[in-house]
Amino acid sequence: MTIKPLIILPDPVLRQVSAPLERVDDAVKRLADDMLETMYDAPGIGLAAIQIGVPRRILVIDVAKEGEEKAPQVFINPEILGASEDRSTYEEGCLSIPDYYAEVERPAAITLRYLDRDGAERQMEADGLLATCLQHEIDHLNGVLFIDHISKLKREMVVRKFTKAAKLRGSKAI
Ligand code: GNR
Ligand code: NI
Repeated sequence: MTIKPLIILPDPVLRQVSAPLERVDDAVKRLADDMLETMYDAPGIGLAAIQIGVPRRILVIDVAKEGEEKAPQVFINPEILGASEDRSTYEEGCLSIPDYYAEVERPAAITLRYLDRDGAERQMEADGLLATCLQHEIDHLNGVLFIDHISKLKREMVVRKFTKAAKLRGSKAI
């Protein structure tokens, strides 16, 4: 298992649309394990493959609370089959936009179809933080970031700040 470097805003890689996985083989299982290790190291509660530069439709999540046992979950080729009318608002963050947080409103509950780490087809209903995190990660698979759900003014401020920081990093050649 390997901790991979995270892709950070405004890297255009984050805007790529990820492609479905054709089969769940050992290479996919290794990718899932690397993603989990990278997520736990960060630390974060979710990670999409594009955040480590792999444009494939796979994401990992662990929404277990501090002090609870680890509960890693792998979702391959996830599809949202339905979303509730009622919404919930969470303060979201993203490992690709470090130290920036904003409130985002999304459907409170979703129905999801996906393949698990063993390649078995599954269906589940999610609500609460898991539903929010799944929608945040599935957005990543489509090149969408949580800042796309906030005001244009706030988004432009964040993008400008991260663009300046990236230029500084580049000129210092680190
Ligand atoms: O670690 C993360 N926390 C989080 C909090 C609220 C809503 C979504 C998230 S996902 C984020 C990790 C991440 O960037 N996943 O793509
Ligand atoms: Ni994210």
